[in-house]
Amino acid sequence: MAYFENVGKIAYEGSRSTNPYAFKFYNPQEVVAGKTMEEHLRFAMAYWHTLTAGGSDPFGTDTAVRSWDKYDGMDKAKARVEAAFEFLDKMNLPFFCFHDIDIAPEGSSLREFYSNIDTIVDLISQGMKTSGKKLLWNTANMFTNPRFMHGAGSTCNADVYAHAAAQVKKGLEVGKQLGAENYVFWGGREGYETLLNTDLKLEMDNMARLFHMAVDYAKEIGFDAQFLIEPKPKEPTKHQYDFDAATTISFLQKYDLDKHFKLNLEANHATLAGHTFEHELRVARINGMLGSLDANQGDMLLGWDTDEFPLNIYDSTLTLYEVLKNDGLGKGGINFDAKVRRQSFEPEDLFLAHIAGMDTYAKGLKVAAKLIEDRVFDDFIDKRYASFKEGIGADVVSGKATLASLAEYALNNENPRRNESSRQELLKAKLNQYILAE
Ligand code: XLS
Ligand code: NI
Ligand code: NI
Repeated sequence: MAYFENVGKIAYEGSRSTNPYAFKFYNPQEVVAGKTMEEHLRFAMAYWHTLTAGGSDPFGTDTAVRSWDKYDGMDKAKARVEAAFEFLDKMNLPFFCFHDIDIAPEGSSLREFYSNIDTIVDLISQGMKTSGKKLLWNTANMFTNPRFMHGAGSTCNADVYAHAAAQVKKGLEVGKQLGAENYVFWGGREGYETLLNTDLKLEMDNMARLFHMAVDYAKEIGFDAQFLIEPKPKEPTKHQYDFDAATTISFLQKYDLDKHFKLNLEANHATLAGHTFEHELRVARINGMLGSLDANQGDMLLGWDTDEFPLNIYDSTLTLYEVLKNDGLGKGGINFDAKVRRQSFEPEDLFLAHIAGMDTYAKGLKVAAKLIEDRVFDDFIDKRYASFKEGIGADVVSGKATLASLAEYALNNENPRRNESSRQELLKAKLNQYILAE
């Protein structure tokens, strides 16, 4: 059965195409900086936004019209699997991502949940075999069910902690069965509201214990995915423990987990943390922790995770700049953790939104590659820090300098180098020039 009968396969037609159901910039086989666009971008569909969510918000119920909604329970879950593979095929998306509760109903017990998952995962596995589509990552949803009101790995309730562990265990088994490239933890309720009732140290120690158990179990069952943590500063809790890239990296280092984890960075979460996305990517990259991306964008006028499809070419250019400088994302990819607006309720909007997002990133990739090829920023930065390549600056970098030797130098330095302009406006204008020209 066709779940998206009004839309056919989306093909590349070039920037002059007037067909809304065509890629204007995403040309999967086009080679950019030595690899095809498909190899660079590794796009993924988020199962939850595309197939499970219906457009509800705190003020209104679902608006989306979806052809699988005529079913209930496990029948609906099965229909969604079929719809998923139809969508991936028509959209030419090589990967997908899901939470356990996106694919299968929880039922009335953990045992029933496990069995529902098994049934659906068998279907997904068949779909993957026939289509060649791959699982970029899976994860356990440990934030929607009311039992997780106080957290999962950071809960005050040991029985809830055990339930969370049971979901993670199953998630790892599912990941192994489906050959997932990564396994994600997003700490939806790992945080707190007030210190007046919170044992901060125990909560963070317990979270780290859960991560270690996951690493150990993955090893035990021979699941060799890359583990990822997805930082977010707030929402739903006021103080989320994995605030941003820097906070999460230091958490991982403190608990001796940094060898096992990288980061899954999300654009909208960067905005909420008061950072640009490229800042988060740069921090991860220079620490060898850049794993994968949740591609979306926030609204600068709204203070929550609006999860819009990414449409900003400046942002996608600077994002891909970091990805190229990182020599790619390895096992990671670009997951559209993005949803259509609830007013865009027709199934066709899912296609139009993904086309928009994929084109935005494809264009960003081309501009970023050119900026790197022409060394537009590299040459400027090299020159800006040239004083650390020789003399006293080189002594600082090599570790030879001491406070005493630097003071001695400063005291006798009759002609200190003058500061030079940062030329920010020029550099931003060059970025504009490349975006407009490429
Ligand atoms: C929520 C997160 C979530 C994760 C996966 O804000 O972005 O969707 O990506 O649990
Ligand atoms: Ni996300
Ligand atoms: Ni998010």
